[in-house]
Parts: sequence; structure tokens; C-alpha cells
Amino acid sequence: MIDSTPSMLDFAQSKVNKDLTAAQKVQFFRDMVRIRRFEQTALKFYNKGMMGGFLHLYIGQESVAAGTISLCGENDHVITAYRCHGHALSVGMDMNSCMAELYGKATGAAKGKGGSMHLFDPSRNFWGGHGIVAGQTPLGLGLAYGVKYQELEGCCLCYLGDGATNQGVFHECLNIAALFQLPVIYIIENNGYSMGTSQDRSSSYKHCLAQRAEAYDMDWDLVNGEDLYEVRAKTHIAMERARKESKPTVLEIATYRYYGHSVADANAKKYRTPEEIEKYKTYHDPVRLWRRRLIEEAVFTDVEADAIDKEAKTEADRSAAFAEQSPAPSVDSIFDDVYWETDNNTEAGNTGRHFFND
Ligand SMILES: Cc1ncc(C[n+]2csc(CCOP(=O)(O)OP(=O)(O)O)c2C)c(N)n1
Repeated sequence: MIDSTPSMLDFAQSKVNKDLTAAQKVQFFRDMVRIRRFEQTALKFYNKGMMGGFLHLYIGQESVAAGTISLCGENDHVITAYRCHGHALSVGMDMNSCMAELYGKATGAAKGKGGSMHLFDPSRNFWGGHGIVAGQTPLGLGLAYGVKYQELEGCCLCYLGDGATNQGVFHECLNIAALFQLPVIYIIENNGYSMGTSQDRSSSYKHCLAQRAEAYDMDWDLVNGEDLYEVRAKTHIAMERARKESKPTVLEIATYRYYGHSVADANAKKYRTPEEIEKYKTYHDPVRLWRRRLIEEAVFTDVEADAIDKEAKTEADRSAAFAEQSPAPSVDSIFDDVYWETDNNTEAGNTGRHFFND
């Protein structure tokens, strides 16, 4: 049974949620279920040996990507770490091209050369998928700088894990973000662990990573990731601060991952108990809780929710079939896509103005 303790504040009544239509609320459910079904399917075929490389699953964290990215407009940018499938699908990337990328096929989002950690879609302002812990944090800062430089009303959502907050570059970024007043929002997806090390063992200031922002004179907030309304309400405040006042924020969203660090995590069952995982699945699962909320609000019925889930599963199965039937990159394409400039001999390529053409 899911714990039904009501939260102190009903974020359904907050500015950004109260006028949502039933169709929009159902769409958030669909978005989360699509991420989950995509990943379950990826796991099944990874275990059958159909993919090389790593596979870092996002299952349990769906409300973060789906909720925050649902607030993005045309001048907003998204960049994240290697646990990137949820963000990719939330920005609207096609499931086939994501799955094909995991399979290393030429039809994949990065032509099969990036794999699971490097899903990218610049046409949707999605700047990846980065494997170096905290490597995306200065890039996110640069995206925010670009938005400000062009005097656009936009911002950058830059996601990182709890472990990444202990990297020096993250602190350098907070300093510059505050000093230059850049419209960046650092979203710490605190799933409790970095690889096999719990947050308690890796962070000296244990109970609030976002509060580190105070040292840089920056706003921050804590968010309960199991409530999609809260995720949207608090992210919206930070995004408006960034867009209208060009100010940065650190948000820490409490979440949990059900699987190991990656599928190759040999210690997955050693650093936390099965009871802990079960507790999250039973009481804090963001997809179940959102589903229950929409049933309570009479937005949809159990039967309708099941149909949406089934649709997502079918879409995921089809994406795996598409990936399997797709060709591998050809051997003579091995030197393509290495340098953007070489493959795009354009003025933008030659002048270095790749991303913000004006
Ligand atoms: C600079 C660097 N150091 C170490 C690693 C190895 N590594 C990959 S993921 C990871 C843990 C990161 O944990 P966290 O930031 O909490 O993200 P999560 O996996 O929980 O999403 C480490 C140490 C790396 N990829 N890059």
C-alpha cells in the first residue's frame, strides 16, 4: 500500500499547476511511463547481449526529467550526465533513434557512435549526455551565458548527481554563475548514491547539498521528487528567476534509482538492502503516485491508465525491433563525425558560431 500522508502544501494549487488541463496531466503520466518502458526494454535486450558499452538506468527518477522539462520553452536548454535517457525522451527525442543509439546502429541519435551515455539533439536544445562526472556543469554555464549574451528570455537546466556536487568544477561553476548572474539552474538529482558510495559517506555536509549555494550568494531549494506537482512548482519559480532576472539557482530533487549504478554494477546488491529498494518502490514511486493522484482527481480511470502503459510498452518493443533491424555504421564512416568543423565546412563551422547563429 502506498503511504497516503498528505504533504504540507498542495502544489497542485501553485501557479504553474492550477490551470493544467486533464490532457496535460495525462501527458505527464505518458511521459513518465514511456521512460520506464523504454528502459525496461533496453535492460531486457542489454542482458541478451544486444548492446555494448554501459547502460545507466533512470528507473525511479522519471518525475525529475518529465516534470522539469515540461516547463521548457524555445529559449531554454537542457544538458545532463550519462544517465540521460529520461531527459532525451522528455525533450521529445524519437524513441527509435534513442534505442538505435543504445544498439550502436547508424539510425541512432549519434549515428551509433555515442551509445547510451551520449544521447544528443541540438535541434531540441538538448546538449547531451556526458560521461565525465560534473563535465556538463561548465557546459551548462556556457549555454546560460549564450542565452544572456543574446538577450533572450531563457535559461539552462543542467542536471547532475549527488556525487557530482563534490567535484571542484561544480563549485567553480556556482561561483561564476552567481558572479556573472547567469540564467542556469543546477538540478541535483539526489538518488542517494554515487556508484556504490552513499551520500552519507561521500558528502561532509550530509543533509542538504543545495544549501552549498549559499556560499555563492545563490538561491536554492529542496524538492520532493515523488510529487510531480512539487517538481514543476519549484522548478518553475527557479526558471522564472532565471528568465526574468537572469539569476541562477541550485535545486536538489530527492529521488531514488531502483537499479545498480549501471547494469554492469557488480556490487549492486551490496551497498543497500533489498528492504530499502522495496520501500521506495512501494511508497515513493513517482509513476505510481502520479497515477494514483490522477485517478483521485478523476482525470482518468485505472483502465485508461493501463491502456497508456500498454501503448508505451508497445512503442518500446517496436523501437527495439527497429534498432535490431537497423544497419551498423559502415567502416568507411569511421572518421566522420569526429570534428564538427570537418563534417560541416560552413561559415558557422569556420567561425566557431555553431550553436547560436544570429
Ligand atoms: C571525473 C570522473 N570521475 C569518476 C568517474 C567514474 N564515475 C562514473 S559515475 C560516478 C558516480 C557519480 O554519481 P552521481 O553524480 O551521484 O550520479 P548518479 O550516477 O547517481 O546519477 C563515478 C565516480 C567519472 N566518470 N568521471
